[in-house]
Amino acid sequence: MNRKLRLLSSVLCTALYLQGVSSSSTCQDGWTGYNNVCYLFITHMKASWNEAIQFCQTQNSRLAEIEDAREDNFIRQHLLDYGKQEDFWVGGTDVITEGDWIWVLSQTPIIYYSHWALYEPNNLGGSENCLEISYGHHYFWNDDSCSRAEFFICEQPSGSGPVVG
Ligand SMILES: [Ca+2]
Ligand SMILES: [Ca+2]
Ligand SMILES: [Ca+2]
Repeated sequence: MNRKLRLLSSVLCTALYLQGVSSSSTCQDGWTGYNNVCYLFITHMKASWNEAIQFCQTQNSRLAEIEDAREDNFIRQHLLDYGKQEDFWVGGTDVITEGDWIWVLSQTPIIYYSHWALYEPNNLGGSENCLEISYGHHYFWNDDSCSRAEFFICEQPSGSGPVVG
């Protein structure tokens, strides 16, 4: 690579890095920004997985879908920093076909990236169909019963406004 190209690529890398860390400024109050997405960590009430889906929709957002390692690490670190012994729902399920996990709101199969805890998903009791980030599994992924009341995580693209009307 010649010198000009090297310089250009280092400027680009810096710009991308700054974009990643500065996006929080375009999130609503109470939301946490990362990589052009705003996250709302719901820790003031617990809900079933279905209720969590509905609540996020009332906030002009969706139950979080973890698409890659970067997003996964960000969320995991946030929960480690939060430091409470709690599980958090995210938007994955295999309720339609047992063993076929999808991100339900985007209808994306969970095949490109996943981070299940050891021996999970185990469909314990034949009735674990919803995806949680589990403190009992060091904040890796676990399938649990969808009716359990848990904290949860909503996400929306940065720059999205609050609900209108
Ligand atoms: Ca996401
Ligand atoms: Ca299952
Ligand atoms: Ca399980």
